[in-house]
Amino acid sequence: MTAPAASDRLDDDDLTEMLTEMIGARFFSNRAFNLQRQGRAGTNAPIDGNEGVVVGAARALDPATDWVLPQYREPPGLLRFGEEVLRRYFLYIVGHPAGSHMPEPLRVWPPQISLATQIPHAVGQAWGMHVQQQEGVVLVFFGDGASSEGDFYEAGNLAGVLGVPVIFMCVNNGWAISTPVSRQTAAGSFADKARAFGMPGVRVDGTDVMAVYEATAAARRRAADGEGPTMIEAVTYRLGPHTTADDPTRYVPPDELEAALARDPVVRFREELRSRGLWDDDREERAAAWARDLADRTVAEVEATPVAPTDMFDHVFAEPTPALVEQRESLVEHLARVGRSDV
Ligand SMILES: Cc1ncc(C[n+]2csc(CCOP(=O)(O)OP(=O)(O)O)c2C)c(N)n1
Ligand SMILES: [Mg+2]
Repeated sequence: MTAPAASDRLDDDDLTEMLTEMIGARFFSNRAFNLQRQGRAGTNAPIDGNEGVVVGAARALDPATDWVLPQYREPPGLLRFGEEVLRRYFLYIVGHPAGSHMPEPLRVWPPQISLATQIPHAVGQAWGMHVQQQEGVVLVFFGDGASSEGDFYEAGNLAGVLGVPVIFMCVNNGWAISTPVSRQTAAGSFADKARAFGMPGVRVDGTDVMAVYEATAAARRRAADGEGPTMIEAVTYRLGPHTTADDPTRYVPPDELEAALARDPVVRFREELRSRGLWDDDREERAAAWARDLADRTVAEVEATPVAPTDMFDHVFAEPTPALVEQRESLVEHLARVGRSDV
């Protein structure tokens, strides 16, 4: 079928771009956290610890043909799919309804808070692409916690039976809020669960961006060649709080966190590229300046985006349902009665 989107060998530019994306991801996520503290954004979930998984997986995909369904923690790491991802993410966290919109040609779905519900969506989309003989594959991110939901088992089973081009990316970051993986499953690993779905299950070190890239590139090749789905478990560790509303010092064992910080995926990759002579202080400064500039511009644009009461109806379906059309009309009439003309 289709040729793989990414060659199996990453060149030097790929590597430096990946580190730049990882540094950016942490910066954007940190900016989102600070905006919440300033009352300028809603609850959000820091990416710290997941950068290698998200950036490594995204690098193996083709933004022109492939689709990504994130959970809620990944969007700041998906810059490979374009700056629009970041703009949509900030719209989402400030509570603008346009944050749930996917303008063409953006192939990244909005963040999903309702655990695991994005997994059947991914399988449905991959099935549709398969039936319509469209190029491309679908990658869905979900956490160790999300894997306990019924939706995960239903979607995994269906994907295995149908043999559709989907990649299940289970991000095992050690925690589901305060529930440790030891209380999440009695299985030997999350990758083991793939066996019951009749698909390969692969476990990779999620703190190693290149290992994640390689596993995803192999899964993509399989999917694009019509060989069906793969499940990848990327093992990492949540380095920060669950969300802006969490205090992890109440339950994360300090020694465990310390060990995880020693394997920080951003630090590891920076050291790797420095040792290969591909990274230095000058590049670091440029990456930081780029991230700050992009965050500043994005936040300024998002905060200047007007919001009208009717926006909440306009980003739900491509074609609104009759019930939504009726509710929208009734709101417009009501607003006109009370003298609001901004709709
Ligand atoms: C259906 C559903 N049940 C419960 C919750 C509450 N909840 C929000 S995040 C979360 C933990 C999810 O953990 P995991 O899937 O491992 O993702 P992580 O936050 O670690 O990235 C829970 C239980 C939810 N959002 N949706
Ligand atoms: Mg988790």
